Amino acid sequence: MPSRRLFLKNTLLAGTGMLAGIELWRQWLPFPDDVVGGSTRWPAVIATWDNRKATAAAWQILSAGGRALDAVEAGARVAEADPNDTSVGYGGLPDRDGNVTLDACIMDEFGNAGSVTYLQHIKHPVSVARRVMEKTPHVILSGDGALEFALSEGFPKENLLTEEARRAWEAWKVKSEYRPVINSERHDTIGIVAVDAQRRLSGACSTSGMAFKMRGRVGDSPIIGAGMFVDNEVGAAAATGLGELVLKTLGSFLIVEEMRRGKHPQKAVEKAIRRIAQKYPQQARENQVGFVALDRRGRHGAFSLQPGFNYALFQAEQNLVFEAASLFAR
Ligand code: SD4
Repeated sequence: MPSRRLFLKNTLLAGTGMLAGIELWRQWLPFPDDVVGGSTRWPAVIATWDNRKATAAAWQILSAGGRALDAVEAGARVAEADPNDTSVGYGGLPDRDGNVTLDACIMDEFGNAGSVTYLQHIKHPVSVARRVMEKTPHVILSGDGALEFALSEGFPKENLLTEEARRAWEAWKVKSEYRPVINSERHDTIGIVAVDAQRRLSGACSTSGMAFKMRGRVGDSPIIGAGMFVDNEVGAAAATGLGELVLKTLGSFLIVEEMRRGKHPQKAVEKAIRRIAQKYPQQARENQVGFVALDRRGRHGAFSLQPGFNYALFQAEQNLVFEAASLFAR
């Protein structure tokens, strides 16, 4: 009997050892399907919407062997500085009282995270979020406190309300109807996640939030696990669209957890979109949410509620924009 027990125990141990071996191999070696035309799938960077300028800035860092964290920050800064992007940073549409208030977050390969919410007058909230992560004992700084911290870190105080955004606000005030616009200009909140040559994952998200929101409103974008999430063992995800729906379903966290269970990033993002539709059918029909995801093997996924969501992917020396599939047809 003892020998039978020993045999069983040894078999079990051998099995577990083999599985552990496979796991190790899975984590550190490229799979055959990770090889695209002779080059591996990493480094890679994916961003919500046609943010090819952002992915190009990220790629400069990634292709030089740089860190994914630096790449996603550089990418987000491109969208933040662009006055034509009316949903991010400078040029972002204000709240209903005319204030441009910004939300952003960042997360690195160690699981460190930083975030700012309701930040005014600072053009690069993603960089302030990074300082929160690296220089404070906290994860989130908000409003005046975030501004104070940014100024103490040497960020310049600027007027972020462009003439164009001010005119759009004046026009909105005529009716003062709050109606989130689906795919507004197809150039929106930036969620950007990357895996670098050393297979370190990082992500960032930056937005001016929903145009003409209530004063004080904070969306999903600066909330770790909602607007963006990274787990270096698994993958990373980011969101765009009506933040309230992403907040209530913790979309980015859900996607990473689905990938942890072995799902392909595409299947994982589809699950998060379906979850929204299942829990909030009416709101899901009338609004847009889109997700992008990347796993540590450099495989990606993108999916949205409504058609019209696109994304930029820089991988294997190519910077391309793709149309994401969607749950509903319009
Ligand atoms: C928010 N998710 O504040 C952001 C807005 C956005 O495309 O993504 N717009 O809810």
